[in-house]
Amino acid sequence: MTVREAALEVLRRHGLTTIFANPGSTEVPFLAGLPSDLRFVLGLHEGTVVGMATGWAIARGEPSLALLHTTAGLGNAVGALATARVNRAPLVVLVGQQDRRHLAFEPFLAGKLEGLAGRYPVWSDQPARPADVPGAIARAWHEARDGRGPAIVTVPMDDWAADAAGEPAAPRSVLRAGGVNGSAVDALVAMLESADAPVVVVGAGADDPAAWAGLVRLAERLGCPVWQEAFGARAGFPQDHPRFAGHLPAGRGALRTALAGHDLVLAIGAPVFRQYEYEPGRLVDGGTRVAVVTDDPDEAHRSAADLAVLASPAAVCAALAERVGERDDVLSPAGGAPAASPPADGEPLRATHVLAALADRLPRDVVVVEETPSSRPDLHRLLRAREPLGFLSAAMGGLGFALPAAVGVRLARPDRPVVAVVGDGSSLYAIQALWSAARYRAGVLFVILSNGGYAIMDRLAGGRGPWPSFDDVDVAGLARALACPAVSVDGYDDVVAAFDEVVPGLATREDPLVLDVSVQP
Ligand SMILES: Cc1ncc(C[n+]2csc(CCOP(=O)(O)OP(=O)(O)O)c2C)c(N)n1
Ligand SMILES: [Mg+2]
Repeated sequence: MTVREAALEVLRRHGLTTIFANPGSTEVPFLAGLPSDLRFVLGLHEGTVVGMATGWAIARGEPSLALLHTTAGLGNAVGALATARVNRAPLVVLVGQQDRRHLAFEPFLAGKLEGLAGRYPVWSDQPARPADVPGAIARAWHEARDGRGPAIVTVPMDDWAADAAGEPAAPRSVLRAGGVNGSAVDALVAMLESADAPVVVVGAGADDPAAWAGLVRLAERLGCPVWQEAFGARAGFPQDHPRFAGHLPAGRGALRTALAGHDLVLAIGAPVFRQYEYEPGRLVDGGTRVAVVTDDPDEAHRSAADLAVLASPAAVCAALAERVGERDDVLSPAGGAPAASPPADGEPLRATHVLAALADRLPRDVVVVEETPSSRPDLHRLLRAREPLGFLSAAMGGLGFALPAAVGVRLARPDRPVVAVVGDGSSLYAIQALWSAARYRAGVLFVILSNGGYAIMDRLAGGRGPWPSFDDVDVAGLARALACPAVSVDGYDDVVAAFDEVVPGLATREDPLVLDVSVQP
């Protein structure tokens, strides 16, 4: 058996039968004559390849497979790999390399690949012998899954034809113990019972159906507000639930104010605390104790907490909901979503009007992929996640995620309607993803909020930044040039008409659609 045949068996065994790729000559020995049970998905840039693989992995909760071309391919993908790591998306990444037999001569396309992706991969390897490649791919699958990030295997192009003799250095399967240790639950129960006014903070690490169910039961028993972490990548609690208090502020002063009056903060699937702009002062008031529950060791280890419990948030919430006594409401949370309003007479169309019109029409199970920097707070206020996987964003803030990730999500979960809400500037970092969306029939609705520039940057610089606006860029035209259907929309009535036409069919839509909406910053 060749290394290639053995590797294909590993891919099949682990469900890695969709290959997101941008190939080059060093990958041809692997790809030429690919068996028909493996599906090849071309991205026209490696940021798009990895972004699609990331959306796919998040939507399925299983590792996905990306194939990249030596230094140029891996280099182009580094930002997207970093996003995958911070988004905790498990990825197996195969990187092609020149032929081992003359690597020492540094031939054309020889890659100095080691360390190129920095500290972002959870694991990386160039197998010592060709025969170790299948085992390395199997190990990468386990490393990606348990480490929740990209695991990289570099494969010299002559390895695929080599003999695969010997056993792989990886188990066929790894079973992870579920459940939660009793003493950890005891410690949390003791903290909760000695608190007068607890509050729950949820984060991206609590975005799964079991965690949501446990958190709802827990919040109802505690009668306390539930806040979503600031700048989180995913929603950790149903945002239409009466206990939902909103998104925490990203600076220390407002954070202290939001949490004032609580003597215990219980953070579930969130670090303590996710911040954006630096502000001096404490994170919480002096007497407030803090506990964090997460299955991410990094998140636990960098949290300013009195107690960190490393365990599945879902298992801990279920156990806590059984154990804690029922309380009366401690504090009332912030209340429901504000009603939508069209622009007043003569008022220009703004992002809020578009988002409100969308909010009125989107189905409960929609996946909203966000990348709209200047209107993100409005999006949070208006488009509330009502089902797990209802909200997705780039955890680290690197632009170029939303377009390809939305494609990956839709390909992985054709049962879920997918809407990407994207700034015009953001759309240009991975615009090629629109071609893949059209080619592979990912029926995503892309709502581009075209304000002609980097509005958030203009705001931060007090309007004095040296960057020009780019209202001469035609995003809908670019989309059409990439074979993706696109319409330019001006004015509130046209926006509403477009949503009324498109949104009801989102669940079954196969063609993507770009709505390029002109808005005032
Ligand atoms: C890859 C990358 N490059 C640059 C930035 C810095 N950045 C953050 S927001 C932003 C502007 C985004 O513009 P747009 O998508 O049009 O949103 P708007 O601010 O206009 O709402 C830029 C350039 C980034 N986050 N990621
Ligand atoms: Mg813009």
